[in-house]
Amino acid sequence: MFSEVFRLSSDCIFCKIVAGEIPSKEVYEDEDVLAFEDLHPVAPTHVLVIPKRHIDSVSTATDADAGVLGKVQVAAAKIAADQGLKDFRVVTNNGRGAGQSVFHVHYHLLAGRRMNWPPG
Ligand code: DGP
Repeated sequence: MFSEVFRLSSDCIFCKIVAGEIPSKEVYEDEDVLAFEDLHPVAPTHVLVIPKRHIDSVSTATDADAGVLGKVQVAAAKIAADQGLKDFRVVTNNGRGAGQSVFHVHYHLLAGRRMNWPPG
């Protein structure tokens, strides 16, 4: 269902997860946002929170994306609250040099271990 509804991209892994074509362990869903467990967790809690509609990355977001990106961050906070997490990190990688490997914007919700700063 790569429809106009969410402006999904047919060659995007995360759009395929939104479309239900690739399975994921979902932890949260609403009209605009989906969250699921990361396939390669780097912390005891590692959830990816994404807008359902395709946006490549933070740097390609426009004013029209501001609302949905805000919803993604509020959803991350809801998930953390639901899981009883007080301390957590929400981070997004922008561009290959910063560690972005999937070009559908996503926020990593990380918790359950000590978070170092600055991140590596
Ligand atoms: P980043 O490197 O910041 O673009 O993060 C991409 C994350 O996506 C990485 O931690 C691994 C995860 N990932 C990649 N493919 C899949 C997948 O098919 N399913 C799930 N659940 N996670 C994936």
